[in-house]
Amino acid sequence: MEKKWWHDKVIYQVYPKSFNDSNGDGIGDLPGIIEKLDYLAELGIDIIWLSPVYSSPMEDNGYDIADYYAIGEQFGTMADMDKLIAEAKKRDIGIMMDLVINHSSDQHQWFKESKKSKDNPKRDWYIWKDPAENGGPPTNWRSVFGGSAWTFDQQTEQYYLHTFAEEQPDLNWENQELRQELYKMVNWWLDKGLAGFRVDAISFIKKGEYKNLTPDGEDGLAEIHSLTANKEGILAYLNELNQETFSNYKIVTVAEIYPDKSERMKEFVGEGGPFDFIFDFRHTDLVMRPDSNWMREKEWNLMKLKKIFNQIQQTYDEDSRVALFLENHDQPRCLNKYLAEENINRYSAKMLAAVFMLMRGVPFIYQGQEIGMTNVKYESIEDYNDAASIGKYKMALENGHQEDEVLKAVWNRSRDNSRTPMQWDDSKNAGFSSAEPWLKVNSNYKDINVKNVLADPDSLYYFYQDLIRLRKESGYSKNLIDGKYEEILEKNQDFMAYLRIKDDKKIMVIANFRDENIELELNYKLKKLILSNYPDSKERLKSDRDKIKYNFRPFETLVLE
Ligand code: ISL
Ligand code: CA
Repeated sequence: MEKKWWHDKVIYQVYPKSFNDSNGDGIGDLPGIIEKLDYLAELGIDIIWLSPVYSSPMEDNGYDIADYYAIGEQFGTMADMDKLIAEAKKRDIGIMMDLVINHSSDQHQWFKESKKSKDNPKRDWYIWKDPAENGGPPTNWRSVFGGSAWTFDQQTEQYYLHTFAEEQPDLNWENQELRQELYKMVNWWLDKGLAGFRVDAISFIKKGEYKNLTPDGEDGLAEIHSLTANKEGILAYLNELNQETFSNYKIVTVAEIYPDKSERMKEFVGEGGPFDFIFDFRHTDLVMRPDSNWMREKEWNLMKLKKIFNQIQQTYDEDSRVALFLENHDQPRCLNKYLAEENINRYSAKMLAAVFMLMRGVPFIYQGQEIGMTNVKYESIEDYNDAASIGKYKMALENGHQEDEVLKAVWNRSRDNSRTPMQWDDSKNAGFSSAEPWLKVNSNYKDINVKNVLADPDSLYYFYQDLIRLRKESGYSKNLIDGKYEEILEKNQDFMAYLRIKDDKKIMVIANFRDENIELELNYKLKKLILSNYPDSKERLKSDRDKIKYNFRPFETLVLE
């Protein structure tokens, strides 16, 4: 694959509602992001992915758009948006917006029209179906957030489909007029000079046959994920989208595509594919998949994780790239997800950072990840805001689970874990806002905050900074950006390790995932220690002619040439 301008970029995800509140209403906003651009520039990132800031009733925090051409008033104005693009540009940072076009808000003008009557010109812009013979929903599909994916409309006596919340009706991509209207909107935004788009839930735009499936859960419904993702014919729409919009600009697009077989995943990216690259969720789904068995903790281990990472790396090896990520606004914090609570510390946090940032692909850092923010445990469901947590909570109670058991599942899985306000300092409300924030701050903000990490030269923040520099501005860039990925020590139960190979230079990333000292002998000749998460690895690391023998400490991670 020819080299693309975005191959060496690092992307930082901002969840605007929780990033920084500039006007004291408890909600993060665009001027608040502008205030923090220098902080982000200092970290070394190139592109900011902004979760949605369009006009929205915020049933799903902006993923329910009421007007694609307007900024939500809680976030600011279109002038603020233009200013953000310009100010970021001054710092060599591009803005990537979120493109949510599988569905709109039920408050969008289009849906209001569509709802009016069966013969309204916009009726066909959404998916309306007659009730089943028994008067119930047309199919037994479960929405991603729990409950039926169909909602009945009294007035016209039909059901409409919503893959997500009932306030998020799915758009009907079969309708050409609708598609053209979407492309017009996409181009309107691209003309503003965006760096690109992150494309939301796009796997779902092509629906398969509308038929009942074998129930897979206690509620008698069947999970919509596997039923409607990546259906035959989806590529025609995606290629059209690409032709009419993306391909005419120098931008980068990254899409949310749902786990499927490796061979299929590749159809979406690379030369001729509709997107530049995608999020492949196989490693996050290994630990927790948003499916019917929401209450059940997943049994995973390092061997499985290694295998999946390796599969993902293999899938996109030759002529494509993949998004490298451990967190986003839908996932619990990576420290809680991949580590036992008692093992969360600066060594293990740095280990996770090195292991994912140095694989082959385009790394994403989610806000707060760089300072080691962790999950939150609110005492009551009342404190939660996430539509998915609340939906699944209700579903679990209805299915007879005990309240404390369900709350525990919410602690582990809630999307609010990553949505708590960004912890800037140890002042009231963690420096996020002068007012009570829309979602409670994590009580650990006095220890874990930006002010602290900036004052500590050995902090996680500076380690991320080192990793970014290593990728971009070191003698190892070629290896880390273009080099081949090769897993090593596949059978080892304690270590995750891989090589990044370019020409005759080899870089090894090797991480001890255990909370204990483990000695290891490696049949490689050591040239240099490039990076470590312990201050004194260099003095302890000696190599014989063709062997490296080393006593790794808990979570010790080495990057070696
Ligand atoms: O987070 C999930 C379940 O709790 C995922 O299944 C998630 O819903 C899926 O990845 C799609 O996510 C995207 O679209 C949703 C929105 O709620 C998410 O925030 C967004 O990332 C609907 O727009
Ligand atoms: Ca605000």
